[in-house]
Amino acid sequence: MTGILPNKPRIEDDRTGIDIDTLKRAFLDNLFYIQAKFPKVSTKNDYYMALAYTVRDRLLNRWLHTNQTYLERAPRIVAYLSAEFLMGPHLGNNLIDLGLYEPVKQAIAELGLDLNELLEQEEEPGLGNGGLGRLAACYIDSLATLEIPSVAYGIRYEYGIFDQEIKDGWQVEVTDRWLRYGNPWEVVRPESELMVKFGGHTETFIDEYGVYRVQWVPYKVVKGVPYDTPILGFKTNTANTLRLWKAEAPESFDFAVFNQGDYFGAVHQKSESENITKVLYPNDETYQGKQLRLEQQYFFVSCSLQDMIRLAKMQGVALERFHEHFAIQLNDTHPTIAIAELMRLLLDEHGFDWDRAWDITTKTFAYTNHTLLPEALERWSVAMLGGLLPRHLELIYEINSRFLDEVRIKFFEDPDRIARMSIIDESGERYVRMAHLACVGSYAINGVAELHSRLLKQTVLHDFYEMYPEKFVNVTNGVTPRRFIALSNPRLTSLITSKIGDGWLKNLGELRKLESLVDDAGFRNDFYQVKQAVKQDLADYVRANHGVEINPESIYDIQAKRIHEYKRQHLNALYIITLYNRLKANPSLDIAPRTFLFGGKAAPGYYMAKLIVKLINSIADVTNSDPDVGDRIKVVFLTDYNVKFAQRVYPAANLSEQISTAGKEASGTGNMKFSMNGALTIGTLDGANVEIREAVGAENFFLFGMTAEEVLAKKAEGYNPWDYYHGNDELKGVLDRIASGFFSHGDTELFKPLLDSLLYQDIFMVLADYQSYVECQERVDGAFRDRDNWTRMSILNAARMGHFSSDRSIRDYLSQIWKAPAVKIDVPEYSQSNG
Ligand code: H53
Repeated sequence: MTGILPNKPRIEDDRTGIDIDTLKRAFLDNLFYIQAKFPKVSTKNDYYMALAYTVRDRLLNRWLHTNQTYLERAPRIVAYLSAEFLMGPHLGNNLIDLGLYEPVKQAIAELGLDLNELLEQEEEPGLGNGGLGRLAACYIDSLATLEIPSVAYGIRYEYGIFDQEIKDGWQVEVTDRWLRYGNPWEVVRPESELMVKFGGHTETFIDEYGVYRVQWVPYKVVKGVPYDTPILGFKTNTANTLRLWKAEAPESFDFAVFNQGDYFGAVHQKSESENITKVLYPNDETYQGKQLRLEQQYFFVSCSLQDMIRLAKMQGVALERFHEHFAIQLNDTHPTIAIAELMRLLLDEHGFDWDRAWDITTKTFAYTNHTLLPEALERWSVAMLGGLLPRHLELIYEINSRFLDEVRIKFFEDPDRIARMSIIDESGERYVRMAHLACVGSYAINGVAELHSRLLKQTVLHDFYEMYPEKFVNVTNGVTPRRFIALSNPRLTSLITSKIGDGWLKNLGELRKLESLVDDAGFRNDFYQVKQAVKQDLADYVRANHGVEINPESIYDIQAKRIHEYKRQHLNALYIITLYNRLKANPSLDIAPRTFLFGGKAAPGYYMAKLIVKLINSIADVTNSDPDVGDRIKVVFLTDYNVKFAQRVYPAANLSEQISTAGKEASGTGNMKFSMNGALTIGTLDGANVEIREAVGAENFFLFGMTAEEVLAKKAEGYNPWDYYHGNDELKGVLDRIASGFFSHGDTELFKPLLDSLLYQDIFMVLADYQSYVECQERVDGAFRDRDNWTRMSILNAARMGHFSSDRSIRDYLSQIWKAPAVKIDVPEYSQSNG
């Protein structure tokens, strides 16, 4: 049907041209034809949309050719399965990847508009909670940049992570209506819909060849509709796909019900199906055991696997070779039901026998663990899983029984081990342990930083390590320098590029060339000026949005991440009160002025985290208005921390707070983003902090606190927080000050739960690390006063962060796990305009 039509009408036109005049014309054209507006009556959002479409037009050629190349050449594909993708705004990033930032800025300026204002307009897709979802976003950026054929699969939540407001110091959650004004970056593909079954029961039968088979008779069927977003590589032709699934009812009405006159019932069923992808669960690092969450997980996993099988078929790849064609990465246990689902598809729908199906499955999946926290390890009640996915429960039992036979043979006479390793936890009510299923069904298992990978082998996955030592590898996390340096910090980017060229954006190791400039006073001054200018921008933002005046000469001491007790925002708060008490006792005390900035969301059901938010805001109320404090301490809780806002925050920091209890933060990635932008870290030996410190040099890192081993030892010897309270007057003074109601208008009850938790349990050992933290902060204070030396340390931090590019992480995944070669994409018609 398309044989006579050329793929693309002209080589260069209003949709592809990148000279300033063409860009301007294209923008006005889109404003008229897509937004249906004259400039006079256009809103800022209309301008943003017109620009977004102008940019989208200019990436389609790459995207379509990439898809076409993959279809024709059937290369090995990395499929990244993740329940979360915290992408951040697309427009700026796409401009950088296309090399169009400057021309578009100029074109927009010539039209009398400001690019920054239009960038600000984009509502970000907040389809993730925190580190795990953002890591997925960095990884797909790097996969495309390294020209690796890949597809990312996830869920198109209608409401992403909630927007945070602060009322009377408390967090208030507001639904995130990110799709309200439309999403110019996605393309819906209704023709590629797939069906997903839920509930019901299974039946056995003998097939035409006399083979015993199982058939799943579901209770309901839900339709999955894919929405595709192009994921550009940086200055390459590769544009991979992020395919997010939306749940819909199979028909818009159930006519059987409708004809009986039950209009309401028919519509209700539709909305029930659509509920599956309505909203992201806003918990980071705690699973909730809610049925809808399991439905979400199975829904997107089933769609994705069916999609891969369909693609393999279209490419003429036999299913026997599925594992050669796809490397599927499980981002945490959230998509782990995929192991049972692939077995089901191969056995029940494609007629494979068990051994062949299991062989393919276990050569397909690899599992990334992101946490050691027990409350984050997913387990589903057998009753619930069996009710929702009866066939999968049977398969999991069969997988488990065969696995436990292997365990018995390898470790005979060790019955405890059978109970410990079983995929089914039978110690009380029965549960399916998803991490165990992931370990059994995957050919590789990785942690996300060296320390974390080591602790995994020693603790939570120790038995599995003894069973399958060859499966275990480490891949230290990384972050994309395109978003977190080039886009976030254009001033620093120009400075660096003016000195060492722009190769570093693709090869972050080249930042090392900056090291030789550290002795150049002129360069140090330029670097300092960049930091000051960025700090001024943040001060302007804080004045405009929070009504607080902050001083760009002060230390910007920033802790920005999810609010969680293990991350210890309250340790930071205790230090602020320490300083406050000192200033009250000695109003002429000489300290380096500091601005304490916090950002982060608390899970709506996490009471203690919300109380920590309230405490920080309550401290801010006091310190920011006490004349004894003056300009020496300012505290600001930055509302609604998200990717867009993070991009303002990382570049402005002098000090990055990475103060989790050692052994609790699997890696951290904010730590990397701060340091790349020249912040110094105050941190524990936890997660990737360990490797960051090695990279930047111990002398350029403020270390404090117990090691992971010391934390375990202290716990074992019987930790008593009261010893620290009674043994440290200053600490006592701080806790007493909170208890007295000083920060709560005399209310002595408000913060009692927090104080009680610190004094009676303190599972994250805040009091044990307090003194060490305070002393370390004093070293920070001293160091900051030597401005020139601080700048030196800051430069060395930025210069030595090459290892923490997500490009390096992806190379590690490729060499150790995925083994998928790069594929060059030719975009013939584009080469002229693309230079
Ligand atoms: O994953 C990040 C790590 C970070 C870890 C985080 C994470 C989540 O955001 C959610 C669930 C989970 O199990 C782990 O806390 O340390 O850097 C990416 O690996």
